[in-house]
Amino acid sequence: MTNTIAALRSREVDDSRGNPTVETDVVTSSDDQGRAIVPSGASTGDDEALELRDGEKRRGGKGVRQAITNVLGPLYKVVCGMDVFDQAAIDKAMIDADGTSNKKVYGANAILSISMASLHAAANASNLPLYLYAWQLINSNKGLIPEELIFPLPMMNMINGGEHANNSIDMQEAMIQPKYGAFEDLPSALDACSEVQHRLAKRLDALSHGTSVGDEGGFAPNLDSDEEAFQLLDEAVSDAGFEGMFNYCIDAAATEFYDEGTRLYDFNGANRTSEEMIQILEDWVSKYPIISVEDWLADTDHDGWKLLTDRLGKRLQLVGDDLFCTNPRILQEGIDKGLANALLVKVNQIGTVTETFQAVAKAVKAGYQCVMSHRSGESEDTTIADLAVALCCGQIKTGGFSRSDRIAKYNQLRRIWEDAKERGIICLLGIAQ
Ligand code: 2PG
Ligand code: MG
Repeated sequence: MTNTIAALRSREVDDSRGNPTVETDVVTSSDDQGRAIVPSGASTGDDEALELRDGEKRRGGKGVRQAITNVLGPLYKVVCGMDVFDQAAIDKAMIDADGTSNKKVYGANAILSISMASLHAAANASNLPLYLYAWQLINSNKGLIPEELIFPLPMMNMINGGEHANNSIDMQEAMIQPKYGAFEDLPSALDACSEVQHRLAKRLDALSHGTSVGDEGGFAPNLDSDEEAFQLLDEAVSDAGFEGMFNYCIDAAATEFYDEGTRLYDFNGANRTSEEMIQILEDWVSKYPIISVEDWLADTDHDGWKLLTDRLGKRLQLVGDDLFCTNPRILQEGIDKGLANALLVKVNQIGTVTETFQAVAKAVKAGYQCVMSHRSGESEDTTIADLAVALCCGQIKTGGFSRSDRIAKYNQLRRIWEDAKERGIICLLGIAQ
């Protein structure tokens, strides 16, 4: 039976920073519905798809009324009557109608809202949870359920800095990640992360550091140096009784403190070359269980990235976020040059569900790991939790264990875990490192 896109509703709602964003509902000819809210970043890569903002006085220029007009007008004309189960065709039609490489005509926020809402509507029309519908779509396996699924190990944000907090820390994120095999299931791994965060709060409080949180739900204290973050993590992990059971992960978001002119990084009180930055990282890696490092260097510093990958690529997961922008073409260039060994996956960097799947497929083919990711501006939308499971990424970065915009994803992962178990699917946690 055909089930086509019959109507769209779209509205301005607010994200976790109180900035406007796009929410769209897709309604099908059989009255199935899907809804999605688009996230928004603060430390954005140069090559990200364009987030269309009104630029008027209202809402500090960040209104998205034009994006909504584009959803309800031209984009509705494009997708109306299309088979809701043909995600690739829906996305391609919108990409073609926009006609630009960065979706600047209609806005990636407009296009992505329809793309994600269509996926939800199709899952509802199939009477399947989103993760299973998406898994079937990715694996061209309509009607079958997987024998096993790989659930993502959380990369949980404990300390926020950079663009995500108004504090003294230059790197954007210091995270903990349960070691592969250290916890028997996803719920106990999440429980343990939560305990570490509570212990960290106690440590920070005892040191008279602030315990207020940054944009992503990790703490945002004023520390003397970035390295102090890892000393605190050591203490919090040990206080919680999980010694040896956690690794640490970093997102430096280095593009934010890189000077294109001098090619220097303004990091921890000095201007440093790429080589000096790599030396700092090597020093930290010798002292702390750091396993994954994202955007340690700027997205344009390809020589630095090459050096970094050659020096540390065998010991560390080197994740390209701003470097790749979830863009299959840019990722391929990086693979060809031998930059990084993992892809950060952000749906709104590229702007459609289909292209996100393509980027992951390309990464997997090249032997790169994939980390599903939120944005610093998030909402109650939990689509990425389902996508992380459907894509068997093995890792997800979706903030600290506070703020409902972050917890929503962890809660959804708990629900998916339970649902998959009830269906008799073998639930694995993470990929051997
Ligand atoms: C990042 C993200 C998410 P933003 O840099 O990885 O943590 O931040 O959404 O601000 O780009
Ligand atoms: Mg990043």
